[in-house]
Amino acid sequence: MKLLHTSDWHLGHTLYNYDRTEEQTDVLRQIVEIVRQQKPDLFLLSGDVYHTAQPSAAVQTLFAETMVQLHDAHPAMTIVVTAGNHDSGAKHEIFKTPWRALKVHTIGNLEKEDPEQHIIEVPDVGFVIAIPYVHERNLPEGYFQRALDIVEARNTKGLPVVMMAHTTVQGCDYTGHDDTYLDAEEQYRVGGIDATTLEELGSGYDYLALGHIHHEQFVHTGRHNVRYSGSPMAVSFDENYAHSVSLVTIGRHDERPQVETIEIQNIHPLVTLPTKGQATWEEAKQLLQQFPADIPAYIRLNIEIEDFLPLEANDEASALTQEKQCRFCLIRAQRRERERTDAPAMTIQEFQAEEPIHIAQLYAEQRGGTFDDEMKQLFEEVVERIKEEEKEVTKT
Ligand SMILES: [Mn+2]
Repeated sequence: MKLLHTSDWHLGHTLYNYDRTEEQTDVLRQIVEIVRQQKPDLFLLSGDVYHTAQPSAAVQTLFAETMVQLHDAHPAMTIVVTAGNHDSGAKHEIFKTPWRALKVHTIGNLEKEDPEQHIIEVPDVGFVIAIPYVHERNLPEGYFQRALDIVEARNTKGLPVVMMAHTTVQGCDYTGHDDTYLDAEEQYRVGGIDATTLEELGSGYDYLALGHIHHEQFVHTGRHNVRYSGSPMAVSFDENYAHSVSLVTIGRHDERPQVETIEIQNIHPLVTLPTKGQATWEEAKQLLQQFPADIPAYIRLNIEIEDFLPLEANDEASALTQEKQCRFCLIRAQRRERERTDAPAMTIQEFQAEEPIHIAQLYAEQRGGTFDDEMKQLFEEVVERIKEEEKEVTKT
């Protein structure tokens, strides 16, 4: 069995309001070309087809045309597309029946009572268990294993078994996901979805084709058969690593898969300046000035500031790129860490007894900011206005 594994296309994603259709179309063109050359038996897209549950008509057309191109590139190939947490599971299945004419299987919702519905048997090639993203409260216990057991019983010829899922597997590498946080149980969550353990995903598959995490990687099992293909292009500036699709070959059931990555190029690279560390605002402006005029990159600036960024910084940065092909996106500013004066801690009672202006002064001192007469006056004006508004509220 030879399969191409990809996920997290995020079609329709815009980067700081810049439309990405051109680069997304080019990425899909590269993937179709890979299929034409490699002729895999299976094409697996493990969720997050679209960036939003309400993709535009143009974006849906891009997806539909790509499916047809993939089919034409290798008509014998079976295509399986599951929905991710960004997709609408119900919409994903609207054209389920007509798509079958092109050997495209679209799976958006979990059939809780009937795992059989998620099993796709490709005669003489193998089995695919295609599970879309599902919230843990809707996932019956032991569901993956039930599906795997059904396949095990049917797989009398010992053909390869592949499973698809869209989830965070505990212990994976979240690099590039700025939406990662530790929840109350100290478990990492990415994009607000729960982390699954490998055990919950059952056993008996030869390859687990995962989606959701954008950084390509094997999840450690010692067998090199649990894998995130990663997204074929960066969705955020922090995904500053190579993007690819995975080509997987499996001899027969219970054999270890061979995996090869094929890199995908982005015609509009996401560039952070400086490439390492931070620059001052003056240095950053110079870097922008020096940036080649003919590279259609997206630019993020990493700046270290003393107090505040000049108000006009964004306009200035935009102006500096006006004559160039690159697009300025944002400034990420970080205040320089100063030696902190170790102010004694205040009790709540002391804090409540303080005048607001004194608290603000203390705060400015500790952060190394300035709190001059002009700031004092502005602050007092704000406090006055809030007091007046509070009076208004109690009146009505
Ligand atoms: Mn995703």
